[in-house]
Amino acid sequence: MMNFEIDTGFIDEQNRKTKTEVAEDYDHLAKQLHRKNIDIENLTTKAQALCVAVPSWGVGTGGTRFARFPIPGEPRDIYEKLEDCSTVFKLVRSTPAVSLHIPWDKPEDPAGLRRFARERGLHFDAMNSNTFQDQTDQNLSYKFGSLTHPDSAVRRQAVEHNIECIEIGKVLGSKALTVWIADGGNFPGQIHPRRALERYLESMHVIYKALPENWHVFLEHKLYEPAFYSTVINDWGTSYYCARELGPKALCLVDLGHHAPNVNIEMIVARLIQLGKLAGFHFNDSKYGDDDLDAGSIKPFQLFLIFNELVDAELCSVPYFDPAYMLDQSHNVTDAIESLMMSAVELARAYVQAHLIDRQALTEAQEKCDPLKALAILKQAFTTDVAPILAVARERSGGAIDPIATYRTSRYRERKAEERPAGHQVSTGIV
Ligand code: RM4
Ligand code: MN
Ligand code: MN
Repeated sequence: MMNFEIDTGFIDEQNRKTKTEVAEDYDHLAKQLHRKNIDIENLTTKAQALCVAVPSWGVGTGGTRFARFPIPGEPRDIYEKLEDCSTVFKLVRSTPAVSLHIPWDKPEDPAGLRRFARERGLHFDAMNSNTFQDQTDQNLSYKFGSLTHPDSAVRRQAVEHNIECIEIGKVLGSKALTVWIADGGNFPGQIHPRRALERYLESMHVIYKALPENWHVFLEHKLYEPAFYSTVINDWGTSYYCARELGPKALCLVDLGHHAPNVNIEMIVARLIQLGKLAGFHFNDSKYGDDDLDAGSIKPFQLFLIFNELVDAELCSVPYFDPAYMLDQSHNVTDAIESLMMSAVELARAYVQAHLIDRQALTEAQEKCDPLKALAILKQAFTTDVAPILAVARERSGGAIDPIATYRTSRYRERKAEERPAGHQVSTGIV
């Protein structure tokens, strides 16, 4: 029996309901932008080219440390996760890449998995290692650290795990390894900060040496959690120092939830671009900590300001600027597929809006020391409703004008609930 899929005929049929209205809105916006010398077609092409990876762990329901509330029809294995990623891709078209977490999604047959993905137009983005949990078949515990553990045998085990991730990634066609470690201390005095960082570098050097020629390693910093007093790779400065020590294949990854509240993340982005070390992003949003909420749900202006830096670098053709975009979210109260689609759309929105900024006028305002004008230029772009561009971009790429409505009308989730009766508990989120 074939598993249910949303077919392109169905998407077209749904698109027909609003096609005319969208075309009218698009034409109207085209005229408005034309007055400002902006070519809407150019923006639509840009929106069509934006590519964001979906995390394999994002298609299941996440959880907090208190509870997880699974919904019917959740994927039970990596193949079903890819089916859901493929559904997100079909409807929004900007998410052809999937990022795997090992060992959560360790494939028994990586070559077979690659074929399965390719048949759905998907490919594999960065591999994510996991040395923040103990696995049942594991000899030594990561309770007190992994790559920086005082015991060299634990460090070796963690290094080997990362090398295994590279090996699997090679077969899958991935080109990067993302390393996030939970190492740190819950109490003052628990770890020796300098010694821990030395050990990190020592371990990372070994991993770095195992990278194939055309690969990168992304270093992901995080201020706190699960270690509540200190972490070894706590901020972008530490990350940058380590990336420099390791060499050109090492870059710094920015997860939007991994900073202290009110930190100016767009400044960090600008710095890393200037220093040639920006790996890319784990997009999500937060109110307090690493909340892993949907991108653009809490601070859309911050997202826009980040894309302002990215688009500026793109337009200036900054050398080696090629950031990898990924969503790293935990969907606790929403349908994961809907959240991922909405988040992908939010990224495209911020990206297109950032392209609307009158950069010449902005430079002028900056040079003439006119802060009010500079802000007004940014606000002008940020408050422009670019929804028709996003809808047309999706439609032209074969996706849905309204991805959420199309998804709901298809009854995909209900169909999956029938196809995927909940059996054993699977780890689809962090809990
Ligand atoms: C961490 C970090 C990593 C992610 C894990 C699950 O906070 O964001 O990127 O792999 O969570
Ligand atoms: Mn992350
Ligand atoms: Mn995180």
